[in-house]
Amino acid sequence: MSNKNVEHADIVIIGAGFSGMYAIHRLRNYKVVCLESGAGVGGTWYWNRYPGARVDIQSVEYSYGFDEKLQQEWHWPEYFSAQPDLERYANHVADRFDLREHIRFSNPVKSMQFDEVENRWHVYTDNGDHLLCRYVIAATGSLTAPNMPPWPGRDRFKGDIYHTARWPAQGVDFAGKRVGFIGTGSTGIQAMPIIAEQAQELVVFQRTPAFCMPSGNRPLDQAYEQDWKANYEDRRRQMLQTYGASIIEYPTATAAECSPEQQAEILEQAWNSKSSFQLLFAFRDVMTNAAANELVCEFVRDKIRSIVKNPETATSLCPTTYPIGGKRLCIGNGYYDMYNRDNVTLVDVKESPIAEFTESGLRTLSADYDLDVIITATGFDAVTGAMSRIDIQGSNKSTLTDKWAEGPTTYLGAMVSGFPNMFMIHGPSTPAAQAQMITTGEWQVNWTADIIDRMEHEGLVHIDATEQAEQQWAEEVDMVSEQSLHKFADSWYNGKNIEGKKGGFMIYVGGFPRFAELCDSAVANGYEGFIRK
Ligand code: N01
Repeated sequence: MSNKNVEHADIVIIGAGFSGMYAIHRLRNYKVVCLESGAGVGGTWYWNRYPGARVDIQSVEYSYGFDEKLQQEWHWPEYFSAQPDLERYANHVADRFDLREHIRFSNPVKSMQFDEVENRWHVYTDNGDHLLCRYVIAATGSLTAPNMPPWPGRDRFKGDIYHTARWPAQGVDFAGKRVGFIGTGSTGIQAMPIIAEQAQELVVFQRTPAFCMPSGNRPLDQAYEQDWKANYEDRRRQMLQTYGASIIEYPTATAAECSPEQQAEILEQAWNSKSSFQLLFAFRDVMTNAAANELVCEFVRDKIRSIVKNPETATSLCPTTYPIGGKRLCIGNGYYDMYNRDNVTLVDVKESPIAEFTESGLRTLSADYDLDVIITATGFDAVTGAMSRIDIQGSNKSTLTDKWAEGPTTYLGAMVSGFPNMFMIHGPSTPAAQAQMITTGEWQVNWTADIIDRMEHEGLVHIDATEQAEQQWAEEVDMVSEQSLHKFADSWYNGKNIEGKKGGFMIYVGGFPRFAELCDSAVANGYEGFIRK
């Protein structure tokens, strides 16, 4: 390996999404280089610009808290911001804090090798950059690598094919078009009602029906905004003390402790609460007790049957094979009503899967569909996908691909034993999307930066996690997921959305406070589980 064009840096940050951007800011007293595959900042909110893309956590929470002036001055027009506003915010932050000078856009990381003698990472990019740095922080996101099922015939199709996570910036004109839409997760549910209004015809290919709760989006009330701004410091602290780093009403009663009348009233209130996920917190045991969960499932099925006029379509839209919340609850606007339109049809591809693209559309095992445009909202190779696409070689030439062959292992979701000086933000076995990701990302960046600062202060050059600590963390992750009903759904949380993907539950569902406490106590207890030298 030639050293001719090697550039030196202290820290390489991978990804200029919200966590990567904050990491640049927090660590700017070092020589920091951020490598980003997109042409702009914002990560998820740069790539996912499909019609209807919108966050499902209120924006006064889903925003940075590190700078008081920023949170006082920024105004969110809506309660749950749409993608253009989130991207505008990301750009504003990048300009306001002079982050761009550290970011190399359209420059994906291709491979990384750890030099055990120098205790440094060699980082190589697709553009030919070669950086030598002491630390790598992978802020690569949980939902970064789009999943495209390998249906044959893609080149044969005469129309256009889009993936929602690679949506063209100039948009797509659906007027007069027959549109086929594959995927009924959070993305599909947001995009389809808008596309149905524009297209001549919308054919929805559904493999598994989703539970969807109405979005409470509305213009942000001025008094409400002022109240948040007057109390930001306290609210940010409170957020970190809740399960999902978000202030919602957390119930004290289990379903069984409520009478049938109370249950019905609580569920109706949760449905109309205009607060995402309130249904999952209707009772204290929705995610831990199958009977309580089924009560909520049946409530939503009743809603579907009351909204969708065609009884056969309504039945197909009712999820029956997994607990509500087992897959992430979808938040939508007019999704079920959309099926009452004359130009929308639902095709069940569970029994008769999609087989291939044809010249004129799609073929399932039982029928052909003529289409002008095909949209795939088929999700992501989540949590591990972005890291797995980089060829990463740690100590003793071990590769991350081999290490994670049976599923990802980490210590505190932050480090992988055998891959020294490499930290991850929102890595496997962190709360990730089970908690509000901007605030918890900021927290993880601060935790990581404190570790790096301490290393520098003490003149240390090498930090790794022990295999034993990794094993213990896996036991903790398994223990909390065993207590929840998440395991009964095939989803991106456990990799079962991708055929052949191995590994267990990849998200920490013990709640953010417990996660943070375990991370903090590891450091406080003399860097328990780490090797530092
Ligand atoms: O992806 P998904 P997503 N044949 O994996 C189907 C976040 N997010 O992009 O359920 C036919 O949920 C698949 O079917 P099945 C949020 O965390 C947030 O929608 O696997 N269908 C499913 O219906 C979310 O959880 C927001 O049987 C196939 C769909 O494609 C995460 O992103 C908005 C198929 C994929 O659903 C991912 O959501 C959007 C096949 N071969 C996203 N393969 C908000 O903030 C896959 N499917 C609101």
